[in-house]
Amino acid sequence: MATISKIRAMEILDSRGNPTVRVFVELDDGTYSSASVPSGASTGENEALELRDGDSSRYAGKGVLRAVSNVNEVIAPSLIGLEASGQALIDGRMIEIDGTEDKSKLGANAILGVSMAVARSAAQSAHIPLYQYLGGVGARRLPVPCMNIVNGGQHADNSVDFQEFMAVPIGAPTFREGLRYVAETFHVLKGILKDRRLSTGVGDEGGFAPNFSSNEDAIETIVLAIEKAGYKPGEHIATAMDSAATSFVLDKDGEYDLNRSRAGKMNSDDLVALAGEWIDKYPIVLWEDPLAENDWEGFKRFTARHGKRIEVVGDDIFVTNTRYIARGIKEGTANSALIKLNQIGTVSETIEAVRMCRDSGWRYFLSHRSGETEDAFLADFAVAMDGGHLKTGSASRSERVAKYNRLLEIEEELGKSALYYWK
Ligand code: 2PG
Ligand code: MG
Repeated sequence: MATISKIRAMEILDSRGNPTVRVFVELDDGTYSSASVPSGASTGENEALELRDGDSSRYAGKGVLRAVSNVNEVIAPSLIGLEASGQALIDGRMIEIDGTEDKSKLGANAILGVSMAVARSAAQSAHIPLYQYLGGVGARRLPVPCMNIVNGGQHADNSVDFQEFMAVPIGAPTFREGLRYVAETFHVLKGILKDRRLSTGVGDEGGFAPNFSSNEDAIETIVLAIEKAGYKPGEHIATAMDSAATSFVLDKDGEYDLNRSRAGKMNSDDLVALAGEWIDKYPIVLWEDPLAENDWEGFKRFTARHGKRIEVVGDDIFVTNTRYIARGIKEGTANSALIKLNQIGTVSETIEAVRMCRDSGWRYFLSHRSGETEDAFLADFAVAMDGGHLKTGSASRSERVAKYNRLLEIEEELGKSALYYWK
């Protein structure tokens, strides 16, 4: 068994040009690999802390040199000599050294970088692909790519309140075909926007970000694009939403301000009712963060009303943390949790969150962040976790496409044993 001989971190840039952490892990058998940490924009208040320098003379205070030095000076010396395959032990040791609830001492960005790079080096050393190392020999199901083709909210400067509008190739026979279905839809959508003289510039996750006349105009136009691309909405390609409602909530009582689209103020019940109208009209299979992170009651009412028809995913409200997911399961707050490695900060705890969902019959939805790097760890992780669907942005911007390309590789490698299906 190979042991860790060297750990080193450096500051690199993410897809928004903000600093993030890359960690290199070397093993005593010569294995050497790296991993890079993503970063969100619409973050939940209970996420593990992303440590930033706060030194306004560098990157407007967003530098991560403290996190880098925590890897080099604090984490590295305490992990050297450990067996790289002891992922839970290694993650546990970092959690112990940090000692805080939210990983604010060392920084979740420092800890996660090491956690991911350790996993990757261990897989490499064992000569097995990362998805198989993390998921076992049963890991052969490719996720349905929920492609975010319209960006709004905090991921764009446009007139759309809801953050993400996804195309979901539920009726494709394989991942490769599913990816083609939605990439073609993305291109057709571009043509429609051009004809309407709307902007074809893209947002943070590579989806188009024009000034639609309303939020509903966005989904209507996507359904039109699906049809024009030659697919049947709801049969070949469905749609999914991430409202990211925390970003437009006004207060704890569940008042929301949809000011970007000039839709005015709404309360939780209005949003529950609006979703009902849309679910009746459009082929929606999944809705993430329809309400804000503190609106547990609103979430519960949303799930009671729509949870039998669609997957209701909690992101900011659960932050990949078993403490909040457990409460959600108990209270019937949702029926699925979004899973983001950097919300909780270690590979082991992320796997724990997935396990909790699975054990209770919940679904779980693997996700990138709006600030990403070319690291495609998520692709392998999604196959390993066997969740059946993931979101990793649009068919543009290489930090998004890198994950799709890695999934294509995995599918090819699995050959006839690869599985692909919705639900
Ligand atoms: C989300 C994510 C990813 P961010 O809200 O689900 O799409 O966005 O990384 O900005 O939190
Ligand atoms: Mg979200």
